[in-house]
Amino acid sequence: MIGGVSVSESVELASCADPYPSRVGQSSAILTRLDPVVHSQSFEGGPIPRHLVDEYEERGFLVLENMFTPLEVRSLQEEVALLQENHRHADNETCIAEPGGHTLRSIFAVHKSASSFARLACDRRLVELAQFLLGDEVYIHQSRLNFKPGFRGKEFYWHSDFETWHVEDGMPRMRALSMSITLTENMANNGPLMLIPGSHKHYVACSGQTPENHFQESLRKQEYGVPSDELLLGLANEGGVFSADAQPGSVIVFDCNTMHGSNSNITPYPRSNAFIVYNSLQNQVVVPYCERPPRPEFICTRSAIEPITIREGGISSG
Ligand code: 6CS
Ligand code: FE
Repeated sequence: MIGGVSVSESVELASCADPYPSRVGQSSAILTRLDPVVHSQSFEGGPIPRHLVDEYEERGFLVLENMFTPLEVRSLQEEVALLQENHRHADNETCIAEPGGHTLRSIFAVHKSASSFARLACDRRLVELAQFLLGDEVYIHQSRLNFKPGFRGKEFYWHSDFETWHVEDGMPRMRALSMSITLTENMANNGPLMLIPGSHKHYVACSGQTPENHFQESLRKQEYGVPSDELLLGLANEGGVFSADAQPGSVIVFDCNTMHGSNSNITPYPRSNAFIVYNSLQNQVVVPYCERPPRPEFICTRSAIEPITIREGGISSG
């Protein structure tokens, strides 16, 4: 039972053609996860020790500290400053503003527009881990920078990324993960990523239906594709709420179906993180499961999907 709803009650829903139906007019419900969390069969010679693999499988995420050096973080931060400057006046579709304002909230597809983020996305430290956990060659489904400036940075409400990627992008199965690279200190009080341990084991089907051009609203403030209060309470009662406090240069790796979100930031200290989403080459997106046209390429890679080739040389080199 999660939040008073039994898992078996909802199995019926999952037996139709779409294994993960959501926003199809039903009320919020818990369905069974049908996919593994760790897709590799063998743990020999993996990029992380076995106990961390087990932790990822059990909790749905890992916090890896000191993955990037202060020098590497500095070159990423410099590129962030350039991007912010270049995008300030530009009418660029990859820039997402905060709700009700013009403050920059996110910049999407940074692995295409900024050379150090292109190098970051192909870095061995990230790619080998993604390939290992997903048990396949990988490609970039999405990349973005999320800014949460001091004083007025806004929250990201609770959601499972997979729910959105499945419904709106047509990602068939749970064989993707995010890596959040911390570019500033993420402290308990400046709106760090919060995750619900164990939540990735349940698929929360959401109520409502996907509005037209939903991304124009959802990337600023998500209102569809969010679980009911009751189910969130059930998940949190079961797993707790973990706040991923970390120094710059850390990586938070989380399964595509881990329930997560973050609070607003009223401290004077900005919080910014880069996100790179890796998807298995065998899990390429198909037609979206909602009856809406696909979202734009800068949010979801659909054309010319190529497996990533690891690039040596670190982040800073040109
Ligand atoms: O719609 C999306 O794809 C995204 N939205 C959120 C809130 N998280 C993941 C992803 O960037
Ligand atoms: Fe998310």
